[in-house]
Amino acid sequence: MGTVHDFPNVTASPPGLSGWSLEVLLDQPERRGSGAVKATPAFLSGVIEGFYGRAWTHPQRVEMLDWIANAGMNSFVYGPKDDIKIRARWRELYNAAEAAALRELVEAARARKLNFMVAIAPCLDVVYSDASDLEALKRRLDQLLDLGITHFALLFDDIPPTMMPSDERAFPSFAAAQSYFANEAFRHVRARAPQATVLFCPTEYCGAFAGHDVPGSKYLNTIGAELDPEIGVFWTGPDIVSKTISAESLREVGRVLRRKPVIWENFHANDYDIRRIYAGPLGGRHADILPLIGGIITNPNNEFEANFVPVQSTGAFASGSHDEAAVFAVALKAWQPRFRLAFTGQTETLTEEEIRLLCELFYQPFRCGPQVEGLLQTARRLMSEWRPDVRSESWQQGHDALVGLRDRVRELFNRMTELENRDLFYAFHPYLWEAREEMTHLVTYLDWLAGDPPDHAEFPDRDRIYNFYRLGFTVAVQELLPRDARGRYRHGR
Ligand code: GDL
Repeated sequence: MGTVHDFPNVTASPPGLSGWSLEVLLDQPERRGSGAVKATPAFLSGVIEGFYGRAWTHPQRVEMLDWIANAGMNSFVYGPKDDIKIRARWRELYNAAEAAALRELVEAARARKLNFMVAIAPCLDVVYSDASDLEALKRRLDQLLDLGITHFALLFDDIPPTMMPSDERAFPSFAAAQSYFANEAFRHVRARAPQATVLFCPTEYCGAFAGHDVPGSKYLNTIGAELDPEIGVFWTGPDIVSKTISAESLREVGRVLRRKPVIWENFHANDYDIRRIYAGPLGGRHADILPLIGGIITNPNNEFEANFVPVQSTGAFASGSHDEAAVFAVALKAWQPRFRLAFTGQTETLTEEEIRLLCELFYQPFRCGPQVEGLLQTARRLMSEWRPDVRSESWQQGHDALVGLRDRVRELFNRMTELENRDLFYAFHPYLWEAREEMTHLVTYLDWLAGDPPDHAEFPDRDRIYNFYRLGFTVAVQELLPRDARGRYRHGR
């Protein structure tokens, strides 16, 4: 096997980097989308179907294109981890039926003036220095080009940073090997389609994976230096799911990557936790980051129907509006027609207040919606003492407010079961079921406290069957490591 010198692009310094100062360009909002920074194409905004688990259906993808267009965004990236030809069998061409479905999506995207991008993730078993693997990648790209696809994402996420022995001999580093491979792919597609673009997802795609030291990351510095400057680079922020993404952190990663990163937004992704779903607006990001990024592409909930507000609000953010409450209110109204009840001859939908409650219960990864957070705060206050003064006006008001929330959650649950759009119902059903059970449990406890039980009384009484007590293997394992409220293990203490 040859050395690195067999691969022309591995050590070549990126063309076009001299003559402009990243610092200057990164700080000028008006340059966004102007093409001033050659390293990033026009500002990208949209959705990536990029999660683990069951992929969306073809009709859902077509509908997503409408949502993206209506939200004022410009791109859809087809990249479900569930499509085995994206990852495990990346060398295999799509069969006739798969190719026909992709062609339909290409046309549907074109009709809506959207970029349609397809992902390939050769990362699990590629041998970067093996010419036949590069040929396999080019065959895949050729097939997609033949289908009219000119935008590609090469993903190297979620893999160990190790190489085959032959690659170790051929390349100075993992990052150099990946850059070589991606540059070759880029050159290939550009030769066939001058408008072709490539986005690259690095293996270190967030601050945490760079050991929270982005400037010190050899991997990211090499990607910055070796990857063709016209290839966009995905970045999820300081973490995989980032609570906030600061302008400063983006300036830093922009300097290292020598281009503005494209945010792969995992804020609404829920594939990592089967108990959660996020129907609230994008939060924790300020519009001051827009001039520092090449785009924002959100990878939302597995449950397609839950993504309406997330997609709308990501679109609003991408176009500069970050008033979370205002964006939320507009998105709720736009979503309401999907909540039509199934009763014959009716046009009634759930009310805006009901849909707001649904979103507030399942809001964002780091908090519930404002109303629900307020009620949780009330509940904490009611529970702060073992023997509260249950006759005080303030305790009774709080108790009433929580009874009110329980009733609204129950009513919401019942009304959701009558939705005409069954997928919308299924999207929330397990989560809403759990919320209703837990709320019922809490209020039963508060009712018990309000009755001023004798000191020796116990709650709950033994004869009740509690559905909300979780059982099974996972719970048994969790019980082996009991945690306190701050998540610290208390084994043996
Ligand atoms: C990841 C995966 C993504 C997954 C997400 C949330 C990236 C770049 N890759 O690590 O497929 O959906 O986290 O679990 O985010």
